[in-house]
Amino acid sequence: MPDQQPVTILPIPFDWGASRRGADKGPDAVLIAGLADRLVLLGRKFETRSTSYLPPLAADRRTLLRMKEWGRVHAMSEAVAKEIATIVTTGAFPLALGGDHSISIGTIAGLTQFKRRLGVIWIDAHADLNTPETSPSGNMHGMALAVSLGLGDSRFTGIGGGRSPKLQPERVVLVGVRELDEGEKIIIRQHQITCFTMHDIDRLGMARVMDEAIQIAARGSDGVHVSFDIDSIDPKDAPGTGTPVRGGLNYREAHLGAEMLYSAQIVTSADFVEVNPLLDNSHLTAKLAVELIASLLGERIL
Ligand code: Z70
Ligand code: MN
Ligand code: MN
Ligand code: MN
Repeated sequence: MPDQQPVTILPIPFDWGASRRGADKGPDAVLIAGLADRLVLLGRKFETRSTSYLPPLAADRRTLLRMKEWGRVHAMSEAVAKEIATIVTTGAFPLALGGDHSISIGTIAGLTQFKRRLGVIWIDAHADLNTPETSPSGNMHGMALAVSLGLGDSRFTGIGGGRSPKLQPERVVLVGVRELDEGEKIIIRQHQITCFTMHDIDRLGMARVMDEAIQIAARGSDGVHVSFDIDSIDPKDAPGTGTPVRGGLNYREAHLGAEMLYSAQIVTSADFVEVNPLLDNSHLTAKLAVELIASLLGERIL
């Protein structure tokens, strides 16, 4: 993104895609941790949208096998897709603050109304590649990337207007993965999705992994979306998240990733998700999210 491009922050206070409550407080936590001041210091023009684009999300008793709270996830996703599409038409850089990772069903559906060849770098301890059939939990945040690849229930794969799949697997890259369900492993192999696990990062180093991730996501693309799940980072540095998994990215690896994404000048939008301040009295996790967003938008040590 060019330094002059304004940023539009879209808060998405939604946590019904996860089993633990509290990720809906993520946007407030990140804003209170100083995101606006940090962007001012960077000299970046920005605005923060209100949350009035979200419809009332009443409890929906209709049940569908293995898609928990699907009515709420569906209503949120349609509203987010519409709002993101509006932001894109203003020429601003959409920065979505989750919320659990199911919000990316909506962000990607909105972005791909304009970008037919969007690359995605999905930084996460998980792959979020479950379908209702493979999901052991039924939690829809574990299905967000699958939905965007056209896998799963048609009510979700068709969000934001008919076209599905929204993404092509050859431009999707996972980084930081260390916990996969059996069905997700099969989907990764079947669709030949590039997956840099923590094992790869240990062996190759974060710099080489990010160089390759950037190349693969950007090749032939008309934009690259970064979907950053804060649980990609080690729980020592990011304790405030619903499903912490040991052995994650350390503080510097996460920053290096964000800094390299800025330097590559390929990123056209981003999500920061799964910050749950109810699980982090120190607010370390929200502060870390602010620092990573600043790095992604060009902040440098020197
Ligand atoms: C598991 C599932 C998940 C995030 C947990 C976990 C998915 N694979 N995603 N936390 N962000 O339930 O599908
Ligand atoms: Mn809640
Ligand atoms: Mn995730
Ligand atoms: Mn995750």
